[in-house]
Amino acid sequence: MDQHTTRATAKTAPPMTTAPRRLSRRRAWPLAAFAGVVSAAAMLAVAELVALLVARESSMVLALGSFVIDIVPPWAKTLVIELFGSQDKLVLLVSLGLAVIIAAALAGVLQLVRPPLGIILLGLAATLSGLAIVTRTGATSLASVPTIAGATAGALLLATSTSALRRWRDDSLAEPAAPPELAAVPAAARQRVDRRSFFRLTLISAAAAAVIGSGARLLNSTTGAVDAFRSSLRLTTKSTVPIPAGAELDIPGLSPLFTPNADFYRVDTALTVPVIDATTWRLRITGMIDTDLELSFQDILDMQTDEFVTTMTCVSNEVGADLVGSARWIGVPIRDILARVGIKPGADMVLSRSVDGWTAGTPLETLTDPSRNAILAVGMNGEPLPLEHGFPVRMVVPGLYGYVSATKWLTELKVTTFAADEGYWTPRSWSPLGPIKMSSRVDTPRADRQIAPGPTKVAGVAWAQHTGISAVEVQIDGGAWQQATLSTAVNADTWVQWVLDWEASTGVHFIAVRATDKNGNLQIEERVAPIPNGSSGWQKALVRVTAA
Ligand SMILES: Nc1nc2c(c(=O)[nH]1)N[C@H]1C(S)=C(S)[C@@H](COP(=O)(O)O)O[C@H]1N2
Ligand SMILES: [Mo]
Repeated sequence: MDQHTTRATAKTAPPMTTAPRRLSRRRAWPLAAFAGVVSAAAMLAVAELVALLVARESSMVLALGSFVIDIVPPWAKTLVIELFGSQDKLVLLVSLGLAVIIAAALAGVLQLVRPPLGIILLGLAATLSGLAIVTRTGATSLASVPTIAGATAGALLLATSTSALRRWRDDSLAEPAAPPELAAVPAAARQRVDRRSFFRLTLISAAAAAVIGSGARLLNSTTGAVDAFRSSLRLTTKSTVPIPAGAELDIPGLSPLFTPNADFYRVDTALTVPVIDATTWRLRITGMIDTDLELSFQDILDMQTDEFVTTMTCVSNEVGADLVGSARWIGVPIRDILARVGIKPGADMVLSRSVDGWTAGTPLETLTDPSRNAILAVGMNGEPLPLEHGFPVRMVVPGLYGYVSATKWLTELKVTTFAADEGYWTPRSWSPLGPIKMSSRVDTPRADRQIAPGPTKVAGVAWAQHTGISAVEVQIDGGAWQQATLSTAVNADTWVQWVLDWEASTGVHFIAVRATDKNGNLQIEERVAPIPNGSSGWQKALVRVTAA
């Protein structure tokens, strides 16, 4: 800087040709706001870079994003999903970006007019995000390092840039209101120097933050090594679930018995899919047990994985919708693991936790029930779990909605009580217990496809996990309920397909469907919305038959 000063002074020595730009109080504010935004960007970029070096899961950007997703009230989340559909996370991200920019701008102005309030605000944001990172299970002892490094860099930049700005402004104000040729030369020279160092500092930092930050984030999110390990895995099963003849009705437009992984619905709060190194991954079993246990991925494979067939359902699924899918899972029974740790009396819940802090509370008796295959899954439809479906290990519990049972990217099973703990969605207006409600769905014909008059197959799926479906009836245009033909069930935990032959005539028709479970219960007719414990109601599909 000294050299610059000298040069600048020499250049601006009289006779002066150009006056230094004077900075008014008013004009200093937007520049301070800009310095604040650049400082925040530098903070996030440095944190990202350090995360790349010491703790890849400890990105400040992601921590901030997840924090926001967690604190968004349910009504706002529903509103965003209704307005933007599957773009909901993008919308949240953009809103978060705007919020960060506004807060950072505010920190810049505060630092200019009331130092060190700007730095305090920056430090507060860093502390919040740092807390979100270090309190996550599986966080290493180095997890706070990226945030500390980022906050230090951001604070330094904010302090330096705003003090250059302040000097520039103060010199401008001190300058006597005289014609430029009579102006005090040293003040004018200082203004020029401060103006120059302000712009140099902020613009170079902005460029560096953009390049380093996005580069590091890109490298941090690469899945290369994990993908390679995942595709090198060869999973084996002790046995395979026999698929009876007639389990798959081959009808165009009907959901296949097993949902291909690529088509399997995905629901989670994760901002980006966690990328977990299975070779260092550990599952900790803790809480009300005699001995804590830690299992590696290999320990789970060594338990001799087996095959299980289950239909999974999301509690948010509306009647007739598609947040439901069936798979052949590869895994091990959770009860075998719980039997090894010795459960203390009084426990009634297992709180399972994901690497990103998400939790589910599952009734203990459901997990230990010898007649129910609650599993830790490592494979899905013949391949290792896809990253977005929970690689390396997730839970699958027949008969319970995903939000109380199907924890992906699992890291901890804590044996506890419903009185002491609650899963992620419970304080967010969803019920602590989530048994799946029986439902049935029309897959074909559908309103959005061309239907020609003549013989038509009306077909769909029906599920009543862990009880099984005994009958599906179809009603067309309010007529008599007709028995549909069912596919042969693989087991009670898996959906069945159903089909009914229909002579379609030109015009608009209503197709209603309802199921009966193996206990003789008829599907509930009354429509209720998913909140708080799952939708119910008979689907009534409208179709239009048109002569081609
Ligand atoms: N870690 C984690 N696991 C999770 C969730 C989540 O948000 N985070 N969502 C649950 C919900 S609500 C459902 S319905 C299922 C969906 O699993 P899928 O995405 O593999 O279909 O995952 C469950 N497991
Ligand atoms: Mo869900």
